Amino acid sequence: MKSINDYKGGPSTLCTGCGHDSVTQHITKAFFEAGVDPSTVAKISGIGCSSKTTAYFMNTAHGFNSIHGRMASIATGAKLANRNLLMIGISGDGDTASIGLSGFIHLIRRNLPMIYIVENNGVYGLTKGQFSATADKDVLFKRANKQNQFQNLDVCQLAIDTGCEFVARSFSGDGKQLVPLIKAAIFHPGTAVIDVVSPCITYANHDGSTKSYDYVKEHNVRLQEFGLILEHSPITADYEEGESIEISLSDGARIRLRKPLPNELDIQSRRSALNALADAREQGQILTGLLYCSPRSEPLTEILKLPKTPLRDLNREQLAPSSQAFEHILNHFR
Ligand SMILES: Cc1ncc(C[n+]2csc(CCOP(=O)(O)OP(=O)(O)O)c2C)c(N)n1
Ligand SMILES: [Mg+2]
Repeated sequence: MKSINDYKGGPSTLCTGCGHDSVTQHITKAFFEAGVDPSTVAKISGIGCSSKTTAYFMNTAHGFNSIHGRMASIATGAKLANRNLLMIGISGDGDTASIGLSGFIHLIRRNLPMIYIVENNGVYGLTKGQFSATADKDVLFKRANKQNQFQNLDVCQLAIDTGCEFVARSFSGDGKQLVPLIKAAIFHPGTAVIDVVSPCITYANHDGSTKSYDYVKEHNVRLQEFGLILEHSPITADYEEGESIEISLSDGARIRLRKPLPNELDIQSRRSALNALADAREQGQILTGLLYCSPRSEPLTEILKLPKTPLRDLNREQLAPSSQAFEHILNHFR
């Protein structure tokens, strides 16, 4: 029987109070509560303070801290080589929305089975606080007394538009919301994107920043309360019929949602999610919760009809066609 200590990693070297460290704690708790065996997990990241955090949880899992903006390619290769790995990627807003944008979009298009967490602080924290592509226009970089001149990208909007079938936003300071979201993402068969606003205490936690602790607390609109129900877990009395909806994930797991504001968002409609994001943006609000989830999702491993045995376990004869089979294939083109 494992304890939560089996899900911990090395000590953090990030600044005290960094939002990323809270996300690490929520990931640790979610994987423990979901009963995932850490030895089946692969933690992938790029470069950045956020990308360093894979070292701070599940130290018995596999891990690959890759290069800046290239997490998506490494993750795709690893999953295709060993489809039995449960992939979790931790990236930053720079790593994903600036240098890594093309990889992010193509990973989603292909529906790579993976939990993709963006620890979004609006800055390049590791290289001393330059604005990233998710920094809101006109926000202040206090140290240089400069405002951001450029429009920002919204990670969730991009993910929904690109066809992602599980898209959520949360806040590093809200474990009550983030832990069940991560647990639900574990059971989603395809790419599950969670954009987590994670304030950078050193470069983006001042008045005038839209990714500060105070701003998020004041402007956070939580979309719904929800929990994950595993196949055999009892249904709690918290949720009353008529007030809730259920969505099935793989392995018999279900997400149960209770909407405090009826009809505000239909999480099975992309259009509804995009409208809600646009409205929130106009009002300077940050919508958190599950934004979009499709009950059907065909992951890359199924699209490619990969054999159930991981490719890395097949021998040369099984992987390479015989000269006879090769000739047969060539004949199709003659
Ligand atoms: C190819 C390349 N370009 C630039 C850098 C320098 N660099 C390292 S981390 C980083 C930005 C990290 O920002 P983000 O992904 O938002 O992570 P954070 O540190 O904010 O968590 C940059 C520009 C690099 N390591 N490699
Ligand atoms: Mg960042």
